[in-house]
Amino acid sequence: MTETASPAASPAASAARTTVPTFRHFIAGEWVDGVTGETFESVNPADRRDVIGRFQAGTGADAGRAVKAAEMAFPAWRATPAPKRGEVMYRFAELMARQKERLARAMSREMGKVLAEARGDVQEGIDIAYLMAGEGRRMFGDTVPSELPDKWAMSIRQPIGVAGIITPWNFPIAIPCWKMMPALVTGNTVVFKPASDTPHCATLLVELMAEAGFPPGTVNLVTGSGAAVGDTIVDSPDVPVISFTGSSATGKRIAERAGRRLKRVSLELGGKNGVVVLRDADLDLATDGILWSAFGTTGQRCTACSRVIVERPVLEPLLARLEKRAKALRLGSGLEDGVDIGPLINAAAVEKVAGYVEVGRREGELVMGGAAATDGDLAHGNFFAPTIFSGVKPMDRIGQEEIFGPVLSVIPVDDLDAAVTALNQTRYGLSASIFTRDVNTAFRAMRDFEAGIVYVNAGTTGAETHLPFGGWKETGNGHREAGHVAIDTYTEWKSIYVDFSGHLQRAQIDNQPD
Ligand code: UN1
Repeated sequence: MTETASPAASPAASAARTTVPTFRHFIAGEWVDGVTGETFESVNPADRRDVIGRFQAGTGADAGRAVKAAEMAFPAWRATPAPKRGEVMYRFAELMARQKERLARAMSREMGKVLAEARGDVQEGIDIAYLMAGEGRRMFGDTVPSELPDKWAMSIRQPIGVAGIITPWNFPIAIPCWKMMPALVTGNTVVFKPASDTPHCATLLVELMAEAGFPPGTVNLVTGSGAAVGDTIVDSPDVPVISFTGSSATGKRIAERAGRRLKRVSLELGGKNGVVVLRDADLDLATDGILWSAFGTTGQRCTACSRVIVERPVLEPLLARLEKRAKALRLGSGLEDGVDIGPLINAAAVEKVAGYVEVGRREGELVMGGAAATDGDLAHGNFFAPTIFSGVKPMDRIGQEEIFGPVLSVIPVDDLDAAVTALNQTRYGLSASIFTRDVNTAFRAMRDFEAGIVYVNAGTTGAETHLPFGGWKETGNGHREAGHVAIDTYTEWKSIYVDFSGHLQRAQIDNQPD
């Protein structure tokens, strides 16, 4: 299927195949124009001359239509047996698996990550779809003995209603799937607002969901800005649950607004993930892990490593290895063979990273990188050289603030205690790792690191979809995505007591001697 033959593309664009296609919202099972007809462009971050498509600049009215459609679809979807909902999800997972390469290429073009990583992103979507499809036959509650005779006690999960799904651009297939699959399998319907940098990936995903057979109105896509579309969803009295991944600043704002209506809100926010390297570590392995988690996805993962906390005796040999290997990394379009690092998402990201490099120059020592990469064709994209600072102190700004780019701060410490303290000296707590050969030390880190995900002898990225994903402290608000616990966000508990004794039995009273 060519992109212009996409069902989401408006017919005019399909007819004129040479023009940039225009894509539409998906509301109540139909691809529709926005109320205003205004559009915005999505461009390739590796080559800004390459315009991928025009997308509806959605308004509050569009979001309102989508919420209405999701509300209308809710009773029938809620009444559909959960295993049947799971069957639709299995079909969707199969379609994604068949279209993996096409989705991955579209992702590299729109978001910039290298093709191997884009395939991994799609695979994470497939994995969660299969996991959650199976949840249609589980959704475990408890059945427990009652404290009274001839009485039954059990708890069941029920869907909440319309789920507002607001997603980032860095995992444009995986993260929407992490959120939409548990929402849908448990019987909720969805209004999906993707990041404005990756609306094409979202559109392709929703096309496959429609093809898989999610009934009209169960999944609705509205593209557009956070201010117009996102806020309408967050403020709507008819959207009782919101799931958001993005910056801590936006997450706090969403939580405040949604809090006014006591909504369920699941937040997946910033990180300042650290790798601890102890003097007994395998330094080559540590170098591999650090490079992959610091510079993979151009540092644009919530789980990216942006701090290396290293015991002084191995500081120099580790730094030498990191520098040598980072200098060999090749920048370019993620679609090209042999490229290690793609672009940053947009020009604003380049500016933000450059700003932090200026801060870093005052706080630490610049070991390498430190500037936008503009040689040859790179000038058309948003490239930034892998950057390493050494001599950073734990409380320096570059050691504390989320940069979301290829900037690594190396923080020397004297011993394990200082390493654990430095690792935890952050307001975030998503992922953390330790390189050591000592099993006692490893267990101490597993116990004492304040993070939702801990790795031993691996970098900070690479979470699998069947364990809970999420962070402590300001990384989130206590909810988890992925794993079977992901359905907690999208379900209400109902405890049910059935008394078949034929007479009134009073709990806590009739079962005790006077
Ligand atoms: C994210 O960056 O928001 O563990 C998600 C990882 C990936 C998911 C990252 N599996 O790095």
